[in-house]
Amino acid sequence: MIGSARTTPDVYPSRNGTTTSWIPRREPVVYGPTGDIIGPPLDRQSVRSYEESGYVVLDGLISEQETTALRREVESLASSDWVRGQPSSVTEPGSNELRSLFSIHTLYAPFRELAEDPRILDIVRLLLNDEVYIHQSRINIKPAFFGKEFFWHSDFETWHVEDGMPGMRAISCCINLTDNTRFNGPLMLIPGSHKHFVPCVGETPRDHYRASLKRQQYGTPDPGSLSRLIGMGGIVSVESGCGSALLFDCNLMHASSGNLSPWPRTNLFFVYNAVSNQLVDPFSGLPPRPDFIATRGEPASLGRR
Ligand code: 6CS
Ligand code: FE
Repeated sequence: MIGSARTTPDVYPSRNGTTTSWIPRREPVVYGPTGDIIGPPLDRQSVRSYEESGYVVLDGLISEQETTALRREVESLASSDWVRGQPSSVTEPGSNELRSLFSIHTLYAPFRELAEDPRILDIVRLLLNDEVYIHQSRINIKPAFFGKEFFWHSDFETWHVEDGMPGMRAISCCINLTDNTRFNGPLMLIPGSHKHFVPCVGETPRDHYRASLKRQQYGTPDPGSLSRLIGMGGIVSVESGCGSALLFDCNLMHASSGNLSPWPRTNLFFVYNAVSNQLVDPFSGLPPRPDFIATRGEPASLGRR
């Protein structure tokens, strides 16, 4: 049963005017018993590093054969007028270049199968210590020369305010379907930023996603908070090869610059939410976002326990 925002207290208020005073994180980062060594590719040191920094890179998690097949499917989907015409397809601001394809795990079986692959699922389940379901999946294509930036943001801030995600018990898995180099707009992270909830000023416009998925202007932190976070944790640019995966906490502050190179930066994202953290009514008080952005209703746990 989906709770209502009225019965679920909003412990992370944001976009309520002008306050930007940080709220300490209430939830653990790693819910599972950290003593457990998962075994390759995650060991005790990696789990501890994830807890401290908010992310872990798993080099070469997916084979070249797998990424080649998935990339071909992305190219085929991106060239389909039907797919491009779907509301779940988002173009770049100011051009008709495809920026993102949402709900990708429902469009093509191999993406769904990968989302349930034990190489990812076993790690996510241990870190969250719960059954999980896909809150959101997407391909961010960031096309050559024209792929625009994603400004600094916490995904959790948006998922809390606009989707009604109660607490910080979700993990994003970003899988590189192309190399992510210094030239094509790799993800940039602020290590340790996941420990602080940074309220954003302003409001949430109705149907905000129509603009925010192209260029986010609400739900972005103030420069003072960003400077403080970066002063504490620095900036890490995740330059990693095709087939590598980045697991990052839902509240980790991240961004990426535009792509001015001739090489696309195509990344596949699966967002795993704990079934115990299923969505309630959006804390914005606005109607929920469409299902292709945020899975609502009784979560169907992935894979087998
Ligand atoms: O609104 C969202 O859910 C999306 N926005 C960003 C900038 N990152 C997460 C997610 O894809
Ligand atoms: Fe994001």
